[in-house]
Amino acid sequence: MVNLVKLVALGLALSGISTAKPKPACKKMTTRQEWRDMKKADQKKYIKAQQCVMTSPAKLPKLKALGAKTRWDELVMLHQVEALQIHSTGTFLPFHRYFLHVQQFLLGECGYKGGLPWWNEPLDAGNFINSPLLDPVYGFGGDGTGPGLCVDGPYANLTVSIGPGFHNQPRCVNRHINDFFSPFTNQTFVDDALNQPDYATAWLAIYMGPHLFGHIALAMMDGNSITSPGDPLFFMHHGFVDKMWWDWQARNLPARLSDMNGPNAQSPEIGFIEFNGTMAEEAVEQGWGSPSPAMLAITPNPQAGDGGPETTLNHVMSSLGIIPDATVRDVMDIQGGYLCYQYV
Ligand SMILES: *[C@@H]1O[C@H](CO)[C@@H](O)[C@H](O)[C@H]1NC(C)=O
Ligand SMILES: *[C@@H]1O[C@H](CO)[C@@H](O)[C@H](O)[C@H]1NC(C)=O
Ligand SMILES: *[C@@H]1O[C@H](CO)[C@@H](O)[C@H](O)[C@H]1NC(C)=O
Ligand SMILES: [Cu+2]
Repeated sequence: MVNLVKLVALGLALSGISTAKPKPACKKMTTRQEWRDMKKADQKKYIKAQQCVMTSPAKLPKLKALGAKTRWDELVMLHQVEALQIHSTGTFLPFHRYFLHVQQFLLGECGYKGGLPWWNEPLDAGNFINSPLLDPVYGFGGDGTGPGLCVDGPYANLTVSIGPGFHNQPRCVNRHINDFFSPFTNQTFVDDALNQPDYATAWLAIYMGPHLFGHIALAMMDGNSITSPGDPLFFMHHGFVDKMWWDWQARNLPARLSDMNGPNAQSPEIGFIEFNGTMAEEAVEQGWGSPSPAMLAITPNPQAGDGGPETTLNHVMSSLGIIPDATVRDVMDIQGGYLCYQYV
């Protein structure tokens, strides 16, 4: 007689649906689905919530004083103010995991209760231009057009006031798709990252591999490293980045729930490792300018919790008051209680 229970379990396993129960600390698990696996109605809900954050007035006086007009601007400004401690550093992956959590909180203010979607970029590598994610109705709008490379679709006509770089100039949501670089987000490069033996090499392979090339291929918000989260598509790309880290961690739990290292701030001599030159040279070459004294005044100490230049589990991550601070330890496990989600 056929064992139905086993058959069902096998079916679920083959279809990739997890039957794992959340850990006790993780009570309300959300599911992060790939964009094209979502129901159209759920895609609409997510888009509507992002539009809502993008048009809700800013709340935090110190961020308003620096030019944030909307809640979305506050999110982008967080990434701007901390740019030199969250890129080219060991904190890159934990901070961006926390950053997605901050976005989830802001979407929640706009009534969104679902999981954050993500983009399986290898499915579109070499052909981003035809990705269903760029649909003008059930997606994020397509390649930018006109002098400002403004997007069509649900984010057309919306204004972001933070960036580019350390300047704050109101702009449309803009991007420029480049399928010469998008192949470098394919499965070969994802596998190369996932095959790394430890965090020290894994974060670099993710950062300099599919993460970097996805950014180059999308050139979101003037292709600017410091304020690219102005484009809602950023969060789909970074869902993919976060999933790569989790997939790598999941290959050797629990060892990789505590594997953490790397610098916690850029060295002025090296700057962004993906560019050539010192931090000061890059600021000029890329047209970023530099943080104003007012920005520096609210920039957290990148060594908070670490007590030195190396990223540890005690490292404190700040959202400048949007949500409470968290430590790297808090975000190591996506089902550890502070976070509670799964990727499917
Ligand atoms: C953006 O503005 C144009 C011109 O006013 C209008 O035709 C279009 O429907 C608007 N798009 C959205 C998504 O609001
Ligand atoms: C990924 O892209 C590289 C460079 O274009 C290519 O050599 C490789 O075969 C591609 N891998 C897959 C799985 O398509
Ligand atoms: C990096 O900068 C140096 C000095 O300006 C220059 O000689 C070199 O060609 C640059 N390398 C790249 C890859 O751009
Ligand atoms: Cu970033």
